[in-house]
Amino acid sequence: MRKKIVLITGAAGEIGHALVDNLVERDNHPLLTLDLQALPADLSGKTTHIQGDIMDKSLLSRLVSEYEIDTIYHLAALLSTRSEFTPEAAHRVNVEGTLMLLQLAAEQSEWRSKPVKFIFPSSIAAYGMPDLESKIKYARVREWEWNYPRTMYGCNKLYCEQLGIYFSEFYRQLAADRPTMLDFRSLRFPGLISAFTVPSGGTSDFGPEMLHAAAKDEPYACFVREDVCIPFMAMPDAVTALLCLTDASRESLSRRVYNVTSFSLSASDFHKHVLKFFPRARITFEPDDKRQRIVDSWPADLDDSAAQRDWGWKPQYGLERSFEEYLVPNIIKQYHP
Ligand code: AKB
Repeated sequence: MRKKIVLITGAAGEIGHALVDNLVERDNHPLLTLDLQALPADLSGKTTHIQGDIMDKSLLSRLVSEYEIDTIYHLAALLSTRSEFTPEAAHRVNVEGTLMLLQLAAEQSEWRSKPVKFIFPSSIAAYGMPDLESKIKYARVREWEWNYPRTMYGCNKLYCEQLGIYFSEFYRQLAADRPTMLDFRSLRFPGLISAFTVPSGGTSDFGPEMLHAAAKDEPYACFVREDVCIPFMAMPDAVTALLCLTDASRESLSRRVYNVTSFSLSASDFHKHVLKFFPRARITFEPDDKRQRIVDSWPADLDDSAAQRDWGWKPQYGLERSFEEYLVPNIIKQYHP
C-alpha cells in the first residue's frame, strides 16, 4: 500500500522552514519535503527529505508510485527581484514547475477518487498599481482589482492562480466521465517577516533585512524610499493562514484565491520600530530606482474581508505584538545567545 503523505516543495525556504515545524507538531500525516537544497539542520529527522528538482519528471513519477499524496504545499518559487534578473528561468520554475505539480495532483486525485488539496502561496506581486496616486487612492485592494502585475514573478503567480482554478474546475471538462479533480486554494501574502531566517531574492526584503541587520549590529542601506508603504505579516500568522485555509471546508470557501494581511507601514515607520528596540541601529536610505518601482507598484494594503468572512481569518500578530513578542525576542536569542 502507498504511504499517505503531505508533500512540501521548497521546504528549505522561509515559509517551508516555519510550516514544516508546525505540521510536525499538529499532524499525524508523515511529511515528504522536496527542495534543491538540504533541509536546515533543525528540521532534519522531522521529514523524509528529497534533495531534488520539482522539474525532474522521473523524480515526480517515482513519488506518485511510492506515496499517496493527500495535500501539497507548493512553496518552491523564485522571488520578485531574483526573477527580474533571470525571467526565463523564473518562468520555468514558477510556471512550468507549478504546472507539473498540478498535473501530478490531478492524477493523484483521479487515482484515489478524492481531491488532493493543493495549497499555493501567491503574493501582493500579483497586483500592479499604475502610479503612486492610484496606490494612495486605492489603498486596500480586493482580489479582483488591479491584477496588472509588473514583475515576472507577479505574472507567474497570477497565472498559476488561474491554472490552479482551471485544474480544479475545468480540467478535462469535455471528457465523458470527468474524474475527481484537485482542490486548489491560494493565499495572496504580503511581505513576510521571520525572526529565524532572512529572505533572499525578494523585494519586500527591505523590512526583514533592516531588522536582522540592526540585531546583528551591522549597518544597512535600505533600497527603497522612506515613504513607501506595503503590507507585512509575521511568519507565524502566515503559517496559521496556510493551515486554516487547508482546514476550511470546501463549502465555506466562496473563492479559491484569498488576500490575507496583518499590518501596513512605511519604510520609515519600519525604521522607527527597529530603532525602538535597537537604538544603535545604523540604517540609511539609499533607494534603488528599479527595485523602488517594483515596490511602488504593490498596493499599500490588502482587503482580506473575504478570508475573514469565509474561514475566520484574523492575524494574531499585529504590528506591536509582532515586534515585541515574536520578532525581537527571537532575533536577539538567535544573534546574541
Ligand atoms: C517578494 O518580495 O518577492 C516576496 C513577495 C512580496 O511575494 N516577498
